[in-house]
Amino acid sequence: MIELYVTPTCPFCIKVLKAAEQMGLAEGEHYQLVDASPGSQGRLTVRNTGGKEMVPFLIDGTVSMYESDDIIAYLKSRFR
Ligand SMILES: N[C@@H](CCC(=O)N[C@@H](CS)C(=O)NCC(=O)O)C(=O)O
Repeated sequence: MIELYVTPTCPFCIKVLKAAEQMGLAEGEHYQLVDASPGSQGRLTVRNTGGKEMVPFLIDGTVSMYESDDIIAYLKSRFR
């Protein structure tokens, strides 16, 4: 399942989550949310996979990306 790494207060994360909601996507069904707050295991995964500590971050199998606009475009293409 798609993993979406976020922190609770990040406005770019909130933007992605709102877009996902508008697309009718549901956590647990279409994607899994992973907390990437500083010091968390999710944060380590983001850094180890993408090379930097920035959220939102998406992992879908071998695909991974930063950038909220890219993530929203990816979700749209994935669930069109
Ligand atoms: N252009 C990026 C900006 C993402 C961004 O600035 N995220 C902040 C949190 S809101 C971040 O991860 N900063 C680095 C950090 O928290 O260590 C996007 O649209 O996703």
